Amino acid sequence: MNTTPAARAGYRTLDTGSLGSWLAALPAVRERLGGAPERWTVREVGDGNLNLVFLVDGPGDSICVKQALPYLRVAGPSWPMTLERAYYEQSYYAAVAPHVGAAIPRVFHYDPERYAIVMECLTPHVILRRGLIAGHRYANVGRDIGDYVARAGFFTSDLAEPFERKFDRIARFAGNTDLVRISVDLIFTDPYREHPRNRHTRPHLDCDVATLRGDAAAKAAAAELGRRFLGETQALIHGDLHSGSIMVTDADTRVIDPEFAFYGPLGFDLGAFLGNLVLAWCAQPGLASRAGERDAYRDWILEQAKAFWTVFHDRFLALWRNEGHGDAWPAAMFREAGDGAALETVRRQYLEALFADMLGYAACKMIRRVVGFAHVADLDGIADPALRARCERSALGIATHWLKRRQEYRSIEDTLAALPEISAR
Ligand code: SR1
Ligand code: MG
Repeated sequence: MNTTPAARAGYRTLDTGSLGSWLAALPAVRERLGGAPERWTVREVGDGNLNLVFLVDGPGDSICVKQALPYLRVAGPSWPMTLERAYYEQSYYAAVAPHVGAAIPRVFHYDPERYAIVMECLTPHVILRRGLIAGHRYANVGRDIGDYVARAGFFTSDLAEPFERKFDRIARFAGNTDLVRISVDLIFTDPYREHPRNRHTRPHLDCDVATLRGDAAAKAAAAELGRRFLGETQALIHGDLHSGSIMVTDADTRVIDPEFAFYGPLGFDLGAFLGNLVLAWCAQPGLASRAGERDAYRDWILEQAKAFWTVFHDRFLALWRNEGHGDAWPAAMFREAGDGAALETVRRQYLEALFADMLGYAACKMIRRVVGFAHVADLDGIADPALRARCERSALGIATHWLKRRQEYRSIEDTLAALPEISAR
C-alpha cells in the first residue's frame, strides 16, 4: 500500500515537545499515564534503523510510542520509505494477539494519520541483542521464542484456519511491499554482488567476500530461498525476528517490531532467530576480555538454539495434531480413510522441510549482516578489525556451509555439534 497524499495530510513528526499534548487528548492513554500531562516526562530512545520511539512516564504508568518516519532513520531523507509500516505492525500484533498471549506488547492505540502506535512500555526489559553482547543468560528465551513462532505461525496458516481467512490476511499484508523490498534487496540480492550499500571489514575479508560472490552454488541457494521468500504463503511471518526484535528479562520474553510482516515462509522467522543466535556465538571470542572467558557462555547460546528448535517442533506438532482444523491436510479426510499414519508422515516431512528452511534462511540472515548494508552490534562492536574479521569469517563459513548443505542435517543436536569444526575451517 503506497502512502496517498490524503493519508499523509494529518501526518507530522512527533517530538518530545508535542507528544504530551497529543497523548493528553486520548482519554484511555491519559488515564493510564495519570496525573497532569505537564508532569509527564518524554524521552526519544529509538536506536533502530527505521523509526522514532518515545517513552513517556507518568505518575500512573509508562507507555511507549512508536512512529514511522517518511524515510529510513538510519539513512535519513535520502532513503524515503512509506509510512504504512506502522499500519502493518499494528495489524500483525492484532492478528497474532489471540494466539501468543502476553508474548507481544499490549497495543493501547493506533493513530492512522500520525502512523503512530501507543503501546505497553516494556520495563525492565532489555533488547536481547544487548544482553547477548553483555554475556547475560536469559533462561527461557530459546524456549519462549520457539513457542512463539509455533503459535503465531500455526494459527495463521491454513493448517489451522479456513483458506478464506488466510487469503483475506494474505491480501491485507500483500501491501507491505516497501518493507519486503528492503528484505529482497538487503538479504537476498545485494550481499551476493557488488553494491555501494554493502560494506565489510576491509581489507581482512576482501578475499572471503570475493569467494562468496564467486560461489555459484551459494548464490543459487540464496536466490532459491529468495524466490520462496516471495512465493510461499505458509504463514503470517514477523519478517524481522532477529535478537534486536526481542526484549527480555530473566523471567519474561517479548517479541516487538513486526513491521516487516507479510505472508511468507515460516522458515524465515525460524532462521532469523537461529541465525542471530549463531552470529552472537561467533562474536563472543571478540567480546571476551581474555581468551576462553566466554566459552561457557557460547555453550549456553547453543543450548538456547537447541531449546528454540525443540520447543518449536514439539509445540507445532502438538498444535497440528490437536487443532489442525484448516483446509490444508484435512484431518477428517485421513480419519475417514483410517490412515492416521499417513498424516503423521506428512507432518514429519513438513517439519523436516521447515528445519532445512530454517538453516537456509539463517544462513542468508548471517551473510547479510557481515557483507551487506545493515550489520549487527555483536560483530560491529568488536573494535580490533583483525579480531572482528576472524569472528565474521567464522559466521560466513557456517552460513555458506548451511546454504549449500542444509538438506544433509536431520537434527538440531548434530547441526549445532558441527559448528566448532565448521567455524574453524
Ligand atoms: C534499511 S533497514 C535495515 C534492516 O533493519 C531492519 O531491522 C531489517 O532487518 C532491515 O533489513
Ligand atoms: Mg526493527
